[in-house]
Amino acid sequence: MDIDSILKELDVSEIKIVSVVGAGISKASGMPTFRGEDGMWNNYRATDLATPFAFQRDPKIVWEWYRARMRILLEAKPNPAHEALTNLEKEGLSIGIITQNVDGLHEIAESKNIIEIHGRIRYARCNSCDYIERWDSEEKSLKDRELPYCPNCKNQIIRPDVVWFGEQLASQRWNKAVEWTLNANIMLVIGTSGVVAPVSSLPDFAKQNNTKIFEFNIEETPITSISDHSIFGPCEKTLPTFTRKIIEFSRGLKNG
Ligand code: BJW
Repeated sequence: MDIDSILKELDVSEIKIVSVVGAGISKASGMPTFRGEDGMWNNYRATDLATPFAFQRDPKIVWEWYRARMRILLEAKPNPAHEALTNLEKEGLSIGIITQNVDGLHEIAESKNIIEIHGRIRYARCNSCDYIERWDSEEKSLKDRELPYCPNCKNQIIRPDVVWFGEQLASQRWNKAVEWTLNANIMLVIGTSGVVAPVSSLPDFAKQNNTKIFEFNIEETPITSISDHSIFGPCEKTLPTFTRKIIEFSRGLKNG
């Protein structure tokens, strides 16, 4: 079915979209994904890098991995998929973006309502005091050999401000993500493998709430079976077409 026919079938008087986003959206910006072809977990074990235990055991290795990613990020720019979500928001159709990505590219694309549910790679914080700093500059991210001790309490090595496996998501962010999900009538699930909890449960909540789910991915995922429509292909191509059409459709609704 083409997008125009899908939209004609939508029985809504107002469009309220929530987007759940994963690493696939930033692939065209040069950021590697975690799983799948070329995924980082093909070369590294998640348990060696993205857990509090891994950081306690070998902070140097963990920091090296984050520095390598930061070097890529410093060159990265938002792509047409990020921009498509910003256009939805400018048109008043978006409740917000719930992103699992830590790269900050939605903000650079000038989206405003964003929940960075797995944190922000561009910041580092101390686990024992409230110190937090940005480290996304050439000067800070290229200092390879030094482990960054907290300049405030000096007790601890500061860590990237991200959520690792086995850590709780910030409850405020999670509660807001659930609220946005329950207030939406359309959910876009974009470039995520849909395997990491608890974000993987948001499409289930949407389904139980009779929200229409549109998935954008290059391959099937566990979300595919509960999606109303899966649009397969690179989202930097498929999402701008979809958002253009839904913006036209919504203007039609408003003009009766
Ligand atoms: C395209 C495309 C294109 C490509 N266009 N598409 C056993 C022990 C301990 C914990 C657990 C356990 N069992 C379950 C858990 C809970 C755990 C979990 O879910 N684990 C599963 C993996 C099994 N979750 C947690 O621990 C979470 N906390 C929690 O649940 O607290 C309560 C609790 C604690 C302890 C025990 C039990 C409960 C925290 C999760 C934190 C995840 N952190 C990471 C790292 C963030 C920091 C960093 O970036 O360094 O977040 S892991 C990584 O996965 C990252 C991502 O945000 C997340 C999701 O990945 P995402 O975005 O879906 O990317 P990919 O790579 O998986 O998929 C990319 C997709 O794009 C693919 O589908 C491609 O096809 C597609 N694609 N190009 C469109 N151009």
